[in-house]
Amino acid sequence: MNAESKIYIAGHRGLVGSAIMRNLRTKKYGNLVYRTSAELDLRKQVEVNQFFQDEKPEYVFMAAAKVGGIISNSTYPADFIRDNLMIQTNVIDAAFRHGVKKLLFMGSTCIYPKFSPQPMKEEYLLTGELEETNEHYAIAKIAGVKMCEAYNRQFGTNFISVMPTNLYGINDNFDLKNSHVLPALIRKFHEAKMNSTPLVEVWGTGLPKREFLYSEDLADAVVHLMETYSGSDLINIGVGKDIAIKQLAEQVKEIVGYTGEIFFNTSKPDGAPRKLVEITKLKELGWEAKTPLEEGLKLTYEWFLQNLSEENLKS
Ligand code: GFB
Repeated sequence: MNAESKIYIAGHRGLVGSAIMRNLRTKKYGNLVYRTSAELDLRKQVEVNQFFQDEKPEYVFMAAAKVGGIISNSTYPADFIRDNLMIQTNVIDAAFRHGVKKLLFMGSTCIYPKFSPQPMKEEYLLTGELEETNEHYAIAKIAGVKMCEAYNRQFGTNFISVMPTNLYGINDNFDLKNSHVLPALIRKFHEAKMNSTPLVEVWGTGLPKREFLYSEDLADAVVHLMETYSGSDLINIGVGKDIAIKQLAEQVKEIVGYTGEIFFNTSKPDGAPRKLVEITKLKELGWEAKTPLEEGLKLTYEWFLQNLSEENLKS
């Protein structure tokens, strides 16, 4: 990629896509194209092909996806498998048909088996059963990875797949029903502090462990990989350490300044016990995360305070 290359960021308003845009701009890439979902519905094949024909992007960051937390995934499995299969199939196929030089597909670490040895190496893909709370999302993502691999093999494309660990940061979804754990906890502790509520509910046992990568670090990693890596082998993107949900809740509680109690609602699912990714390949490719969790949490809480008023929080 060079400063003039035409780069399409699919999903530019989301947590991942907006961070990629900021990172590309910082690195002086000036020819960026993007569309809102109202302007271009990526589930519609004809519209997607028309867009590629009109714009002729040379590079594509595939950061558009239907995503959500554990309850959202298990409540709407049809939406997750359908929307993701449609969106990624349309974009990957259009990228091939319209001669895109390179495409980066975003997978997710939930594609690895539920009881994978930890940390999870890229080669563990398809070696065991998936976690049931996000099986349909994971199967769509596995299809995307396999589609990139198949197009590379059959058509000689240069489509790469990366597997980011759990993400958080700027432009995250703070809707309590659909969000992931970290934005949910920020919002719950913040609102409990403002309303002097004595108890905050945290789902599950608090025992599962998760690895958290800050949005701006993720964007830096994917731009680095777009610039330096080609091949069909998956690349994990993580920080190399994880934290139990109980400890995370205590850390968020402290940063927000909430002084009440935490209640673990064990009627809610825990999901996968652990999902720590092996990051040796990423390190060998010259990239490591820079933002410690505590700093990322503070930055995200600041962003939340500055950008999200009571009115524009959805539920
Ligand atoms: O972030 P999360 O929804 O996703 O949940 P997963 C992580 C852990 O936090 C689970 C617990 O054990 C939840 O029960 N948790 C505690 C909470 N309190 C809350 C809360 O208020 N909200 C939420 N959301 N969780 C998702 C997958 O799995 O991870 C997706 O469903 C995707 O497919 C994504 O892979 C990265 O890490 O369990």
